[in-house]
Amino acid sequence: RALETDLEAALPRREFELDFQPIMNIASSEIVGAEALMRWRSPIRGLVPPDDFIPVAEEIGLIVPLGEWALRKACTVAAGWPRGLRIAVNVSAVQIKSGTFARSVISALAFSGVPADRLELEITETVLMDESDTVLKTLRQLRNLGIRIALDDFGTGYSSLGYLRRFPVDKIKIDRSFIRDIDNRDTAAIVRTVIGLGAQLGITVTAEGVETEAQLEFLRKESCVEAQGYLIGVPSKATDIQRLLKASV
Ligand code: G
Ligand code: G
Ligand code: G
Ligand code: MN
Ligand code: NA
Repeated sequence: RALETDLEAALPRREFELDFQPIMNIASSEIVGAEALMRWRSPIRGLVPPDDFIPVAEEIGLIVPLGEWALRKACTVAAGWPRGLRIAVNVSAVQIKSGTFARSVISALAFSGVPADRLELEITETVLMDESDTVLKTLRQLRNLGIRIALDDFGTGYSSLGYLRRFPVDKIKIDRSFIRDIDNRDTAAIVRTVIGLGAQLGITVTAEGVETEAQLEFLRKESCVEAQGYLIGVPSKATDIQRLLKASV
């Protein structure tokens, strides 16, 4: 059977789930929020990771209703978190280009009661490669509401410094491949430079894939603002993350 067929049926069958991975402020060691990560629990295929189904969901247009569900679900869960904690949601280029995106974000906030400044949208450079002004207009509109925009997987693909000039970005997430190789002198220099770039531009820098104390120590020494990764916490069910967040305030 084709993946597309099963994927189409999965939304009405409620086979999608969200896990949440905590994000820590390095200087204070406090949890400041969490990223929602989608999973597909297929009765036929088992637990399917997003890298295997998001591209297909984009191709068949399912990403629009699926993304709306994820936004609404993530905000509903985050509504129960203690004050100030942020929820980060990954957004695909297809969603932003759909024309209904801003409306669905506003609707998810209203539905859940989460204030706009507690929502962060993670986009990749494929969103920014779009030359039309739909994307720029949409990002500006969302940002004017107080929503934060994070540039995900920074340093991979075609992420260009030009995007930081042309687009309103509040946060850079350094891709985990850099953190994994931080023992390498050249990689360390790149990470150090991106942290400095963020500081100069007033953009928060988050290091992804932090797995060891040594990596966290390096980032702390370089004044990186936030860390995310298995050392801080693995992606977990809403109830488990709720407990962690409540314990951390
Ligand atoms: O029970 P829950 O809070 O997850 O449901 C939120 C709403 O989202 C429900 O109305 C449900 O029908 C709808 N929904 C649509 N697709 C899915 C899915 O894949 N998983 C879940 N849990 N709910 C879904
Ligand atoms: O959860 P990790 O386990 O495997 O996620 C892999 C990638 O899938 C993430 O880096 C993220 O970019 C993407 N992803 C996860 N959840 C979502 C989602 O809800 N929407 C979109 N568009 N991408 C997601
Ligand atoms: O691309 P996106 O960055 O949004 O994704 C987060 C992805 O990275 C998820 O697939 C998540 O499961 C994974 N991840 C989170 N923390 C770690 C980590 O410390 N090490 C590794 N190898 N993967 C991680
Ligand atoms: Mn992400
Ligand atoms: Na990433």
